[in-house]
Amino acid sequence: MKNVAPAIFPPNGIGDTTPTNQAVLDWVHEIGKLTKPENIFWCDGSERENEFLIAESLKQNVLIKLNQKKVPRSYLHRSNPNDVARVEKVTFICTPTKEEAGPTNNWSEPAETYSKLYALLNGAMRGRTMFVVPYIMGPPDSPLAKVGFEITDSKYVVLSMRIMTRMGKVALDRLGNDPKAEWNRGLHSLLDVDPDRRFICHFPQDNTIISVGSGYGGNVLLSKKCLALRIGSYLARKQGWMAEHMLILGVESPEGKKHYVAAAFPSACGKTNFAMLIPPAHFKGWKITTVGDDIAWMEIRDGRLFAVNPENGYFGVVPGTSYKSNPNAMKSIEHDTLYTNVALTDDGDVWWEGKDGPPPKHAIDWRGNDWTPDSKEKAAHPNSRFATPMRNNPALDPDVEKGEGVPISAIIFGGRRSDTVPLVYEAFDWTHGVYLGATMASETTAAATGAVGKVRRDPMAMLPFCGYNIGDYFRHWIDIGKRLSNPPLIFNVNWFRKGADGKFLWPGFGENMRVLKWMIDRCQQNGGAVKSPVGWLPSPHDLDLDGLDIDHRSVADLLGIDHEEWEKELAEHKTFFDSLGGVVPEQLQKQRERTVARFKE
Ligand code: GTP
Ligand code: SPV
Ligand code: MN
Repeated sequence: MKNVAPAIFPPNGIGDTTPTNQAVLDWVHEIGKLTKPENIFWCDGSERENEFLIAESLKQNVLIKLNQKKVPRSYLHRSNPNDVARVEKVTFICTPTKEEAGPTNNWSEPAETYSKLYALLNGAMRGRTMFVVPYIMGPPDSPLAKVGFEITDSKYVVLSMRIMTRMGKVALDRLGNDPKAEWNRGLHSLLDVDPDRRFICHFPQDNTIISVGSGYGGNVLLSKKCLALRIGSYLARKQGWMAEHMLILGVESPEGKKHYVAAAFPSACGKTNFAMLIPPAHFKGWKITTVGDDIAWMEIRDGRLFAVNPENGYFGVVPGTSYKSNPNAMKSIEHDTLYTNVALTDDGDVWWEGKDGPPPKHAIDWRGNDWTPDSKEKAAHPNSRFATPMRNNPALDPDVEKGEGVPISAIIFGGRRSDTVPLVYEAFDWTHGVYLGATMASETTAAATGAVGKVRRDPMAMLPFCGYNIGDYFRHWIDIGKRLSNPPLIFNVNWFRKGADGKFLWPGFGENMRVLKWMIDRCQQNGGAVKSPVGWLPSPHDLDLDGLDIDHRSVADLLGIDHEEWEKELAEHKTFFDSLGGVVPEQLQKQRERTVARFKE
């Protein structure tokens, strides 16, 4: 096999912090025997270790050093051009029965899958270093926190995991010596980065993940989509909590009243941007703080939902990020950032489509080729990403480390829809809200391989991430509602509706504060709304649009419910439910029928 990751040889004192937990040692020994690495590198998360790994990565061209005056302690990584996004068609849930994985997941039988993967992994790390990465998801003192270990032969994965998770000694300490303690086993090998030998497999019953053949993002940072969402959602249902593809943000009024909201938008549909929102000038004194930008773990306490962000960093979409659209993200990525698949300028800076200022006259594109503004290709890949510690975010919420989490006042669903779906509306109650989540749809994006711009149903933005049967997932949502004496209100938003001219009707980004403000008003029972067949809608004067340059016509279009479009939409809900083959709970079928009936009233 081609050696895409030659071994490195650390000096004494680096890479030799062996864990004391016997179960971990046994597992690493077993995987070592299988993959036959040159050596084993035990990560402790220290600064010295990080510096060594960066130096070795530079030598092997895994990283490119950027201009340290312009972007201090920041580096560029280029992934294989065949490997630039999550690949849903080779992502599997390996439960004993197909039914447990359900109609929306690829399923494969666990024993057969282990055999197939072990055959691929046999000797796969010859001449390579096997890294053992201990990490914690969640604030260490949270009852929801989980320990994971990722074995990998990729230095890029180790460097990214250090940013994205609480990595190293902190996790070893938290795990302790109990050989029966619960922890997640993650095994990753690049193999030879061949799309035909690329599989991302989850074994929920074994708390195990095996990923081979990729070196990119959600396929290989096993803490993120694999553990925090797919295995996480499986555990959450079993244990009575929720693992969701949601940002968490705090909203503080000028009077100092604070609410938290959680929002599920599909991949590349605006979570990071919403989580870092800066209110427009008109909202003087209002403050938004970020708890998380991608994943929420939530549990019930005192009849309320409380959320923690299991992650420690942001793996965010780069293109479109600018001081105009998202100043907090720009400040976060000015230093200590690992960039993937952006363009490199002649002075060693990074560049991408949508960055402030004019494009460079010449750059090296994400593939490593010469690029000029006349080039037909994009300079940065549409799914190019930054990995940056959440500590870099100037708007980081002060309670982000609070183990008990933050109380959630509202849950927001949203997708990328050019038509049909209004800017914002509110569910009549929890079960109706679950229906809104279950039927949400969005135009596909570059975050996963495949067609872009195709409308697909993506329930709760969890279609690619729910680790079990989607019908049981819907039921779990309904059951959670029954246990909440003080449930969050549920809303649906759409920043992406277009006018007849094909342009976005809504300015988005910071201006989304206007919509958020209405939702907070509703939570405080002081926001006006009109009843529509799909839910409570703001009338134009219920939204604070002062100081916004938008015409009445656009506002009417944004808030409009077109009966013909909705007739089609509701038929598509039925088609979707039917396609799931009878797993959809009766309550949600009823919600659909009631919505149809309300249109006839
Ligand atoms: P994942 O990390 O893939 O889960 O994505 P995400 O949901 O965090 O999406 P992100 O905030 O990174 O935004 C994705 C793309 O949508 C970027 O190119 C943004 O510039 C763009 N975007 C975000 N918010 C808005 C908005 O309010 N309006 C418009 N028009 N575009 C937006
Ligand atoms: C997503 O696709 O939803 C992401 C990026 O957040 S990745 O980590 O690649 O899954
Ligand atoms: Mn995501």
